[in-house]
Amino acid sequence: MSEQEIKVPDLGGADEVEVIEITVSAGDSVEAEDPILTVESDKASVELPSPGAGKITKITVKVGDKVKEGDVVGMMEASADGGGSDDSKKEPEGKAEEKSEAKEQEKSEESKPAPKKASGGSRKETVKVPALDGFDNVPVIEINVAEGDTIEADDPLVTVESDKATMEIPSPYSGKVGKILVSEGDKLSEGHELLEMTVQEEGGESEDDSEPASEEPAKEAKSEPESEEKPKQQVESAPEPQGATYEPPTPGAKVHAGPAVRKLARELGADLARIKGSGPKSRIIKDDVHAYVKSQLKQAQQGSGVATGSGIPGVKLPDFSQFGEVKREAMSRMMFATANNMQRSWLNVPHVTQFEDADITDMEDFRKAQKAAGEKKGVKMTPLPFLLKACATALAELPQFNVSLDMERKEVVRKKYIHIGIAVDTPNGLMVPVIKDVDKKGLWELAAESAELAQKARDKQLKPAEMQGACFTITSLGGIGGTAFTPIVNTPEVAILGVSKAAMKPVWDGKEFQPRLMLPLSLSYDHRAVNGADAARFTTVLSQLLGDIRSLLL
Ligand code: CAO
Repeated sequence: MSEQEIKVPDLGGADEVEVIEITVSAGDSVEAEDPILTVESDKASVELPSPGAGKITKITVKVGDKVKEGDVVGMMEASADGGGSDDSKKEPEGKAEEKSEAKEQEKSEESKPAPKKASGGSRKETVKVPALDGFDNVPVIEINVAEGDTIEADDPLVTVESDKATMEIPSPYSGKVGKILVSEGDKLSEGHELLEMTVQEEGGESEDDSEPASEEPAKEAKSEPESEEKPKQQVESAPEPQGATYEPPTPGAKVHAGPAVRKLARELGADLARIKGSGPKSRIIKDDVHAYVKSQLKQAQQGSGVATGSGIPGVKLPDFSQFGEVKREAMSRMMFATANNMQRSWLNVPHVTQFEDADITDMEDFRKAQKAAGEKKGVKMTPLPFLLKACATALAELPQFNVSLDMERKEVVRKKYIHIGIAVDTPNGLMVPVIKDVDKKGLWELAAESAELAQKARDKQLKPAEMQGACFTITSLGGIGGTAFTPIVNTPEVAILGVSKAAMKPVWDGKEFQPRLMLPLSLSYDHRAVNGADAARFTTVLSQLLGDIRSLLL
């Protein structure tokens, strides 16, 4: 077996074409004429067939590469029984079809019928299928125009598909589409009547030029606004998306779509692999692309109430009233915003939670001893200021927790300040005011500020600036109860400390069990930014600091 090059054959006049799909991989066995890859010019997509039977050893191009005639796209070992042929001699079908498309355009120019005069500088024409270079009975898979559309010469009228190539039949004229004479599925051959058009006379001094309000207005006057309206019409007629109607891409799945649809999808940034085709043989048509984009926009605007745009199927609600009496009420804006933030964080951040118990027996003794001083100052000293101070120290010691990830720019944003958010439970929902520069403040100051911000949160008095800029969050449920929980990181922060209720526990001191007040800590972190060892270090530092609060002074 000898290795031979797989080359791009004659492309029928097209200079450079883009590789849009690679259908085989190294190691695949192929038969002669099996498609190797699909290339696309601005008018047609063509499958490049294998020059013979054999085994693919290498593909040397990737999707998006531009290739031209003679370029090597891969290597293959021809099988002994009449393997690869000389591709320079052979004319692959793809070539014929690409050629046919190019010629078809030439011919359509040549074969423009003599104008039939109509009143006011326009004429009626019946557009026919140009020569398809030997192809006939090619089925229509998409009609790209609608009656009344104003189009330019070369705009695609219909898309036809043979078993090897998809071709668009371009309009030979600029003008207005009249009656469409074919339907999807019709098989077309040269000379078949496609549609009627009202063609504007070039430079004709028609009545229409001076009277744009008449039925056939001047080309310049009408074509612009109409061409703007065209996509809008398509969007409006697109089927209404029903929740999460789009599938995640299936690796290796083949996308069936014509060049115009591929171009549209590229322009709109839509991933064709995610779109379900509603055309014949599940082919993706323009309406499917519009409907997909519309559904994605809708989900984004609604804050992804049903699905997230990441291909996660939505939750279908049953009719609860069948199980008993129910009452529906609107979510508050805050509840809706919180729900979205939680979902966004939970879906975007790979969460891990690290647990630790801190011995706060001595800390609590000290805290309680401050009661009289607190009353004098009018400030209540709770465990929270100690937690704030300990977290600020741990953040300074382990600065990998004081970052945000900018995945788009592939950068880590390191913060030189230490601002900590505190989750506050209010009758209206969860709010997270932020205490700035925690590392520079004393315990009393932190106690006063956290109490003031918590009260403002409950009174709905927080200003936006008082809820922004946190590097880290503490969510304390200690006053309520619980032994441990897994808080959700308040992204773009990379960690959050959950605090549960302190409880007396027997702790082994090496000789005997001692009753100690243990505070359960739950540190959830973004595992993209922080590794497990650092998380264990962080909770260990916290536990040491809270176990001996004198070290907070160091
Ligand atoms: N273990 C045992 N007792 C605790 C404790 C703990 N971990 N934390 C606080 N306490 C005690 C306090 O000492 C106080 O007791 P005394 O009145 O006897 O002194 C009592 O519980 C109430 O404290 P507090 O809640 O008023 O004050 P705080 O500073 O500890 O907390 C705040 C302030 C704003 C964090 C809290 O009021 C709050 O809203 N917590 C809920 C946060 C929340 O909802 N998180 C969930 C977010 S995710 O859904």
